[in-house]
Amino acid sequence: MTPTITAFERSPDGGKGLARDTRVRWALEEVGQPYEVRLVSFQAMKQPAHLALHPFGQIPTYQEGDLALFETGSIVLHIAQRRAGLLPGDANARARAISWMFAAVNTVEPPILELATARILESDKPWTRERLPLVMDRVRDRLKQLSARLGDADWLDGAFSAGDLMMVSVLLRLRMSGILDEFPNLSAYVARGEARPAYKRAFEAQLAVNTGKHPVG
Ligand SMILES: N[C@@H](CCC(=O)N[C@@H](CS)C(=O)NCC(=O)O)C(=O)O
Repeated sequence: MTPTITAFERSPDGGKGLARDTRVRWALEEVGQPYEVRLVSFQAMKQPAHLALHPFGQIPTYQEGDLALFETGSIVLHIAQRRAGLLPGDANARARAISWMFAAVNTVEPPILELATARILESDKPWTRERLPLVMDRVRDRLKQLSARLGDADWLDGAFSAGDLMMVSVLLRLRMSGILDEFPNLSAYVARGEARPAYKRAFEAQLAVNTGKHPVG
């Protein structure tokens, strides 16, 4: 059965690939699973029909037969468990790859989101000037630790896995801030992720939506 995911009708980032459907598209592309996309407006995301799929009124969602999922970590894990290509066969290596998935969304993404909030949503607040350096230092602390662990390896734990897919997706949000450039091995890591053919297909597909080239169905 072909899964259907949801994505923004118009992404606030205009197609830079930062909306979270990109990571799900990427996972589907990595495992060679065709998929369909249902585009939703901000208004529709808050209506009962969408809230039945996603309790927080967000994208992406994932539907496959009777199964409806939300949260990118769980969607990508589901895809990785169903088809080969994103999780190692060895049980311990598999468990470690899943740890990296959780680390991406639970440990690395939160300070990055805090930075985006401070920069975009709270930029007009009088305390933002004082707070911003603290938030940036919190991001730097995490990046320092991640950079030390990655060292000069290509990927976090052996071959490319769903852990890398999630971590690269999260780090991509920092590109505009310039902080990533302070950690050359992390910049190179993100670039390696973006160079993967599956990522490129995912990126192009979301861009097509945001440049009006996606057939709206
Ligand atoms: N933790 C969730 C976050 C989902 C999320 O924040 N989605 C954003 C798009 S990237 C969204 O729908 N924002 C609109 C809103 O919250 O109203 C996940 O990883 O799936």
